[in-house]
Amino acid sequence: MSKRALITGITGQDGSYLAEHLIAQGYQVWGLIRGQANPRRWWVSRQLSEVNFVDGDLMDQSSLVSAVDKIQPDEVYNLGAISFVPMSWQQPELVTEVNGMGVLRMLEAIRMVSGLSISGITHNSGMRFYQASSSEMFGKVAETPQRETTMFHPRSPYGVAKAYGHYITQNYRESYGLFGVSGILFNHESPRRGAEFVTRKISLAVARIKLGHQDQLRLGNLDAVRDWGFAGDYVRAMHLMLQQEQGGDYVIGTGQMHSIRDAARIAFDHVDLNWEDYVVVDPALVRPAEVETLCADSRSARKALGWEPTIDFPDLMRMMVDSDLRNVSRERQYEEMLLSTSW
Ligand code: NAP
Ligand code: F7E
Repeated sequence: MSKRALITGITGQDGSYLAEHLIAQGYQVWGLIRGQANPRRWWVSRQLSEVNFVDGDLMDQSSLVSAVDKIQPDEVYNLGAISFVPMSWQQPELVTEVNGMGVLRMLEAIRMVSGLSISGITHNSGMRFYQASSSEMFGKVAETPQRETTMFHPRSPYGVAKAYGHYITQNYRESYGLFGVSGILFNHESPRRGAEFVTRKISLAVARIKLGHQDQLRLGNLDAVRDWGFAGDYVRAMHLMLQQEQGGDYVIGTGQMHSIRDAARIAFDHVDLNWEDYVVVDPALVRPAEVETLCADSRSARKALGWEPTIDFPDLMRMMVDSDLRNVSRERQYEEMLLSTSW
C-alpha cells in the first residue's frame, strides 16, 4: 500500500515541488483546493496529472474535517497560507485567520478524525503533521545565525500569525502526543516563485529589460539581507522531517547571506547589464517594520535529517533569469503571432 499525503497549498510554489517529490517516492498525493473554480487547479493538473484534489479551505473547519476523514492521510503537510508579507499589513485579520487559526483548524481536523483525546493519556494517531513555519518569526533577530532555540521577535502580522501556528503545533505535540513538526524554513525560491517576491520580481524584470519590454525596476530596501535557497531542496527536508522517530522543530537554510543589492547585481550581470543603470529605489515599497537580516544555522537539522542544499544563491538567481528569458520570449512570439494574423 502506498502512503497517502494531504497537502494544503498545493497550488503554491512549495506545494508543486513537494507533490512532485512525494509522487517520485511512490506516495498517493492529495491536494486541498479552495474556491469555486480555482484557476491554479488547472496548472497543477497539467504539471502533475497524478495529483488528486479534495475541496477545502483553511478558513472552514468542517471542510478540513471532511478532507482528512475522506483521505485518511499518513502525512499532512500544511503549506497553505497568505505568504506575501506586505499583504499582512493590508489585511491583518484575514492573514491571521488563514496563517494562524488555519493551523489550529487543521490540527483539530486531525485530532477529531483520529480520535486523539485530552484524557491525559498520550496517543499517537499515526497521522503525521508538518507545519510550514517561517524565519519571519525571528524578525528583529536576537542572534545571528538563527537556530531552533533563538527567541522570536516577529515584525509583521504575517510573522506573528506564523508564531501562533508554530506554538500551537508544539502544543498539540505536548497535549495529545501528535506527531507534529515545525519546519522553520528560510526564504526559498525557484522559477515557480510568485512574481510579487523580490527574487522573482528581479528575474522577471531582468528578462523583460534584456528583451526590450521594460526600462526600469523599482525596488524597496536594497540593504535587507536574506538566506535564500532553492525550493526543490527544501521540500526534501520537509519530507525527511516526517520520517523521523518523533516530531520536532527544524531550522532549514543555507547559512549564506546576500542583500537585495547582491541579488540584483547577480541577475543583471548574467545578461551583461549593469544593475545600477536600471534599478530605482521606491520608498513606497519599504515596509513599515523590516526584517533587516536573516541567516540560518541549520547544523542541527542537517545532522538529524542528513539533508544538504544542492544549489547556491548565485546559481539559483541565474536559473530564474534563464527561465524568465524563456517565458518572456515565448510571450513575445505569441503576441507577434497574434499581430501578424489577419483575421
Ligand atoms: P505560495 O506560493 O504563496 O502558496 C500559498 C498557497 O496557500 C497557495 O496554494 C494558496 O492557494 C494557499 N492558500 C491561501 N489561502 C488559503 C486558504 N484560505 N485555504 C487553503 N489554502 C490557501 O507559498 P509558498 O512559497 O509555496 O510557501 C508555502 C508555505 O511555506 C506557506 O505557508 C508560507 O507561508 C511558508 N513559507 C514559505 C517560505 C518561502 O520562502 N517560500 C519560507 C518560509 C515559510 P490558492 O491557489 O487557492 O490561493
Ligand atoms: O522580500 C525586500 C523586502 O517579499 C525579501 C515569504 O516567502 O520569505 C518570504 O518573505 C526582502 C524584504 O520575501 C522589494 O523588504 C526590497 O526585506 O521576497 P520577499 P520575505 O518578505 O522575506 C519568508 C521566509 C516567508 O515566510 C514569506 O512567506 O526583499 N525588498 N524591495 C522587496 N521585496 C519585495 N517583495 N518587493 C520589492 O520590490
